[in-house]
Amino acid sequence: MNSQIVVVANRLPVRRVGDGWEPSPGGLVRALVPILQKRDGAWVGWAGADTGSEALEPFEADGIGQVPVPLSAEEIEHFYFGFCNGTLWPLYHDVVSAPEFHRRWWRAYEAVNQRYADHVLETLSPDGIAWVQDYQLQLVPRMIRNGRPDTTIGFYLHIPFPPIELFARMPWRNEIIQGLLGADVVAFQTRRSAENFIRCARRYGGAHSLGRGELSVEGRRVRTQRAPIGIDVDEFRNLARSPEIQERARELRSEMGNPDKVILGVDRLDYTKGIDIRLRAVETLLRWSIDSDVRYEFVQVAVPSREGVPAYQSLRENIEGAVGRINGDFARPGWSPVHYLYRSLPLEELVTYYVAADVMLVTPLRDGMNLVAKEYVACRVHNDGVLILSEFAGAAEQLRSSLLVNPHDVDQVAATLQHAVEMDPSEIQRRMLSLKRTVKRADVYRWAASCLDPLGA
Ligand code: GDG
Repeated sequence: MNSQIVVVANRLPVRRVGDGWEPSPGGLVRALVPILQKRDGAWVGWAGADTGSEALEPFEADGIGQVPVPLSAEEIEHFYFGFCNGTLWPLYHDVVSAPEFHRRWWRAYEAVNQRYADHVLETLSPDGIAWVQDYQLQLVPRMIRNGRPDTTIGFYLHIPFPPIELFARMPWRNEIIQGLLGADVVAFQTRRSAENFIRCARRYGGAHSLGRGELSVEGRRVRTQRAPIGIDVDEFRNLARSPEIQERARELRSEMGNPDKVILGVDRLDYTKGIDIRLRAVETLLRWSIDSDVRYEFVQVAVPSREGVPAYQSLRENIEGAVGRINGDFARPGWSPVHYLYRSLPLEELVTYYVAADVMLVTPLRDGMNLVAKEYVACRVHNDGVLILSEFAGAAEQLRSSLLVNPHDVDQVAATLQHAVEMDPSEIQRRMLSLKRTVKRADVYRWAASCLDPLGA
């Protein structure tokens, strides 16, 4: 292949279905694929567990070149579950779970990153642009630069970049910073992440600050950028206003016994999302209102995730224990206050829950952005609904009209829930209109353009 623009990500944007391939869901894929289609582009990534370690040849699907990178079972264990999700993920999310540092995980990370970079070098035209995605591939920019020094390279981090006090613990901190500094533009969800990176690049990468977010390293300029990711607003809005989904949302409330207020949480089952603390806040609210007639229903959708990592297994046990305890303490005939779903829902059903909920409770302990918060806003076609949002989500830098909370402060979250369910309709509408403007203005198409324009794409 001789592509002008190559996106490199952990996964390909298509998944195996029977003998064929179908596009993976999600706004990111939908925003990038048309750009790649127009520009003779390609995507380099792992084809997923369904294809095993089978070495697949590049193929075309969804109108773009697909370049599969093979991973062995041992690499999935050491690179993906190990270094990516047992070391980087907790370290970059404020150490909310303890990161593990193992040489064999690091060696797998290096080897796999080199393989992705080699596939890019084979795919990209000499004057092409490589755009590398996320924490799984932080060494790839440097590896591409070593193979072809003049390439234009961008990097985007979807998760937070940690403060230097935490990043300093990483035994391979110099190598990671060197890896990222191989790019021309390193972009982040938030200003804070960009600032954290600049400090680490100066300390561990020998970079000098030129001001305005620019660094000088080995005689090259590296730009840092804040580029908050968004969603495909029209997709969610159109689904939410369809008569079928509006009707189904009414039915759902009636199936729950027509509670006075429906409070919703939607997350991958991940310890960064603060689901356990959120349940304690709901429990506190229920205790406060034990003598009132108001009936709350708290719905938690927990999508199974990384079930091979021990920290995720014990999290699931804790959460399910808490759900059982709360329902045991507060349920009455015909009413269980917590409605818990451990599965991934079809998109239409997810939107139905967004439409049915009076309050959306998003309380991560740390989150790169949090798209769920933006999706809820896009689905509020009648300009009602209250968003409660953790100040530790990247989205909090943008969604200032939400009710911002410290998720570690259970009483504050419970009090904010109480305030949300009692809020005056005119204030609800004023806040929601302002949130919708923000989410609409910074949608995923705008994000893609803001990242690709500086690369000259
Ligand atoms: C990482 C960063 C950053 C959830 N449940 C169902 C379902 N979902 C979809 C949501 C949303 C996505 O999953 C989750 O995105 P988030 O942004 O909330 O969180 P992460 O998965 O941790 O994503 C994050 C993001 O990357 C993008 O840069 O915002 O900070 O951690 O789109 O809709 N989708 C369906 N059924 C479900 O049950 N269909």
